[in-house]
Amino acid sequence: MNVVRGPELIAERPARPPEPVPVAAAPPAAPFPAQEPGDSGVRLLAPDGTRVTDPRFDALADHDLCREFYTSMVLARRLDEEATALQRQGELVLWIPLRGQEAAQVGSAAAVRPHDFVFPSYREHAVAWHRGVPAGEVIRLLRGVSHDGWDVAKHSMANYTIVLASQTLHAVGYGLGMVLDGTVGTGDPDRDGAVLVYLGDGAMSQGDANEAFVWAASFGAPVVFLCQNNQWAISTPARRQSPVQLARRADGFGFPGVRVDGNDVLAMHAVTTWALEHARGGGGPVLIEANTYRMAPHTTSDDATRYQPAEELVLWRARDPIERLRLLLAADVAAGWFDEVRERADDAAADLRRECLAMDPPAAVTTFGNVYADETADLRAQREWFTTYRDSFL
Ligand SMILES: Cc1ncc(C[n+]2csc(CCOP(=O)(O)OP(=O)(O)O)c2C)c(N)n1
Repeated sequence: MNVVRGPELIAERPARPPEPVPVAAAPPAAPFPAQEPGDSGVRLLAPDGTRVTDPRFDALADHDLCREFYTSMVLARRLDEEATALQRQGELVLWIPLRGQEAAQVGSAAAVRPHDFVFPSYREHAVAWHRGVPAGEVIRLLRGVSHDGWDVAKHSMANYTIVLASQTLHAVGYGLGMVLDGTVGTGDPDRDGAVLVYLGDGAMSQGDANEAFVWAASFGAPVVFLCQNNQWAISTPARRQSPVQLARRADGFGFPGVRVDGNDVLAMHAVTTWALEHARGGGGPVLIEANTYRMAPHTTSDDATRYQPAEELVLWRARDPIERLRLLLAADVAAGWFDEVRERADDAAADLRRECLAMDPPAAVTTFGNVYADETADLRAQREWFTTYRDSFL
């Protein structure tokens, strides 16, 4: 019979004095006004389109920027609808809808500066489009014709990551690289940068995310963690994964955490602008919780009606991020302007459809060339087996 003798074995181990680890001192956390528990987060634009004030943040967007936000959000929603239809027609393998999260994505993306770098999860199409990634490049992966998407260096935005929260570790590593390069906290706006990384409420429970928080806090990494709390991790509600507001988790790691009305593009823009400036200036990490809602299935493979209560959808439709900005703008723009935006979005959707249908799959054998820089003997054998098998059908 096996006898478990854990404690004795541990006691037998010779005691070793801890070795000092050389670490860069983390900068002190900037004082940040606390939030009341239970609040809906920083809000600057109410669901009925009226401006409201917040003691902590002012809206930064002028009229022109508001129009740009509106255009970007309408475009994102329209392209999202088109991509969903393309998937239903068998033209995409899968689609990951963003409906409802347009303000969280456009508002935050608009705060990014040229020296910053963005790590998305897999639903951040509006971030990519707002940053100028061509619409078609966002769907290549989901048509199955490419292993990635867009040119990462050109757009300063990593490709999608399906392994939940792994991008938070990539982001912290990238941020620490920026510190080593001396491009953080110099005070030179033409030099300083920071990292913006997106994750979901479910991903907040992953070990990777929590390890990333520890590393970012310990080494003062210039990283803004942007959690889009869309209330659901597939069918698991956010309230089951966290008895406290997700933003409050930052307290335990020792950096500021801010809850924002994620359907308010003005608030998302103002808070993310502050957070990125804080990080660029050497202030260390920030966690933003964008309180929003996914008004669509998790992916096109999911039936959200099995778990999202209908009355919850009704509630969140009344907080629609696009409608509230439309109501704000309606007082100042000509009535025809909204139609023009809609027509431009329809044209972009038609272009996306054309481009998608013209994307031919690469020859299957090219997959083998994407594994290693130099082909190994094993891989060569697999490629030759595959080629023989494929040719047996000719
Ligand atoms: C490490 C890991 N575990 C499980 C999954 C399967 N999975 C894909 S999406 C998802 C839910 C994620 O929810 P959330 O983080 O809230 O993001 P959302 O999809 O709502 O944007 C799960 C469990 C995965 N992709 N990676």
